[in-house]
Amino acid sequence: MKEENKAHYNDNDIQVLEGLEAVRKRPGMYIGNTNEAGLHHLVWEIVDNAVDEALAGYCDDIEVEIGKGNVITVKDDGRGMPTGTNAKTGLSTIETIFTVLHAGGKFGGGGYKVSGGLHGVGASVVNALSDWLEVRVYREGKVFYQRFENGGKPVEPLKVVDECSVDRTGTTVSFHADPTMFETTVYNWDILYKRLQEMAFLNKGVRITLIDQREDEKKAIFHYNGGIIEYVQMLNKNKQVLFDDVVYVEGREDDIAVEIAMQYNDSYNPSIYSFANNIHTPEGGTHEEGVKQALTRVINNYAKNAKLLKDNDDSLTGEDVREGIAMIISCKHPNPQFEGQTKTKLGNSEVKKIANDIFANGFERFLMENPDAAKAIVDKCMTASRARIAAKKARELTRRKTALDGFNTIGKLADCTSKDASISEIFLVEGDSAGGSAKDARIPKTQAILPLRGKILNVEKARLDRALGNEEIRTIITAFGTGIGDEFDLDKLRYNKIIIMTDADVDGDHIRILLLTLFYRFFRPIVETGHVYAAQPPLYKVVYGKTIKYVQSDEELAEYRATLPTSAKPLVQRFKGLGEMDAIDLRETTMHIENRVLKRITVDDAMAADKVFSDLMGDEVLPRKEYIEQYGQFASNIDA
Ligand code: 0R9
Repeated sequence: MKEENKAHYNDNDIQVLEGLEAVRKRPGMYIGNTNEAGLHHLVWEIVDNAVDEALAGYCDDIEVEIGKGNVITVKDDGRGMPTGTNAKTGLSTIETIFTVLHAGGKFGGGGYKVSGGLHGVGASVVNALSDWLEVRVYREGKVFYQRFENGGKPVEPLKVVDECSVDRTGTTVSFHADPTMFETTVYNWDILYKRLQEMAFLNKGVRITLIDQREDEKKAIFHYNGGIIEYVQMLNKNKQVLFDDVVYVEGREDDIAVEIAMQYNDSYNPSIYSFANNIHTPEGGTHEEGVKQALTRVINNYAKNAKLLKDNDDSLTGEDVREGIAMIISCKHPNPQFEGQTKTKLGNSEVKKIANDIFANGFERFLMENPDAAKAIVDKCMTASRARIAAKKARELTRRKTALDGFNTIGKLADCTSKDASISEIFLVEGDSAGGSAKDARIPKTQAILPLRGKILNVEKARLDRALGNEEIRTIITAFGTGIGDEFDLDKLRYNKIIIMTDADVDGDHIRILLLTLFYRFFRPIVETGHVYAAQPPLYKVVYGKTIKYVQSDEELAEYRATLPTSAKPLVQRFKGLGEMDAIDLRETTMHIENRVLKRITVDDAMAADKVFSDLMGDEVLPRKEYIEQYGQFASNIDA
């Protein structure tokens, strides 16, 4: 920079000057990472901008298309981005939006940006990470167009390329992710489906269409005039509900909007999902704390006033009042602070009281106006309370028993000799025979083996007291050392890694899903802090001359074959299950730290597993029938 220019720059300009090059150098800083999740982040950024236009009240139709070659096109029918010149940059507003990293979200003036985490820098970040991007704006009877290439470099300035009807307004953005920046540039229909549906639930009235134009064409339309009420209805779709109406409360204070929808079902588990500015907050935060506190207080007060709870009865706890609840909490804040390990916890302290007040007022009124529903809720909470007290007794028994038995006699656990949790691992192995091979293959100092026989109890249909009656579950609890329920203590975890090792078949999937459901329900912090993994045993062993190669999939096998001479006749052994592997195979491929491939289980994975069961175990017959059709006779075990 020239000396005479220096004086003109202030802090804001320096932020504006940061080039797109910075994004390409450290993409992780802007989109988390460059794997599949990072790739999809590009779509969220563009969709967020369209959703903001919808929230401003000017757009009701958003279309997301996955085109051939994984080109993404996002269209909205809003006002169209402004086509004038930006005084500060001297460039068109559109070029500025797509090439300059802005510090704040108020760039275009008007209301605050609600959606997304990047606060207005989204479009330029997407451009920086694309090998090409095109924007078309329909406004004032004209079609404005600009194309960028090679990480956001404009090919030409913005220009008018066509005319259109004056009634037609909107913005269309197409881009292709730069393959040199991402591990993969292939979009996943399910990921887009889930998030766009969530967006449509969270922003009532907005119609979002998803179209896949790649191989077989697919299309989904998400349009919910009931917003999060319909979200709760979907959560309870396969369940018996305690009362028909979904409780819905909304309110606003100091520009902070809070919306809650909830309904009880006949399950024993809470399904509470909270969002801040349309971002899922699995770690919770002040919005969730406020609502949960209000829920407990309002139900206790109601139960006491209505003489359903006697003066000498214990109060209902948070756990009691959340049993079987399906609840969505959505907060929209002009300046959200995200905290926590994965930055998915809302930190703004003022939100707690606001959310608490808004929900308490609305819910109190609901109870007054719906005495039958109110009585059903209180009855359910009181049953939960009695079960909790019974579980506490059962737990005390378990504790006494293990104190007598000592660790080495718990079930069939072959424990590791080290007492240092940071280097210890436990393998949860499907079946006694694989358990035997694993015991031979392990490093006894750091690797513990727990063979699991039979089916783990499905905790979807069981309260804690019944779960504690299941021997396999008791063994797992005792081995982990953390305790369970309100006694859970992560610091007492005896292993750094908990590795689920099951066959790569339907039964193996089932056991893995059951374990994940168990962890999700009763040991969630273990999943949240990244202690749970799935082992990835190979599918084939290929012996060619003196080389032995283990491969994980049919595709990998084909790839390996392609590297061999055409005349080669390698010996290919397919492992039908872990039980077919001997200790050496198992050590070499699945257990030895140097060679093995572990998949870390995320809260989302566990949540998805949990959903499989809540859909399956509900009272509706259809999902179970579909599952049985898909998975055959094995599924008869799911009623465990
Ligand atoms: C297909 C994805 N859609 C968008 O990216 C999109 C951005 C956008 C927009 C406006 C309208 N539609 C849009 N779609 C807009 C905003 C404002 C005024 N007129 C139109 C305003 O905020 O005042 N813009 C988002 C940012 C900007 N426009 C701006 F900064 F260029 F003004």
